[in-house]
Amino acid sequence: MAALPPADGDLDSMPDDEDNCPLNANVEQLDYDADGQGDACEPDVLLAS
Ligand SMILES: [Ca+2]
Ligand SMILES: [Ca+2]
Repeated sequence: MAALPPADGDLDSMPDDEDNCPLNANVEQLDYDADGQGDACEPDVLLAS
């Protein structure tokens, strides 16, 4: 069987396995507070300053 391509639920070209925000397209994988959850799906990081 051929290996399936890595799942990429949000089509941002980052495989879900490596995507720090698998449900939001965030090609740059920005993670302001470096907790492993991408800024794109961590709205509170945008509120903190
Ligand atoms: Ca993503
Ligand atoms: Ca984060």
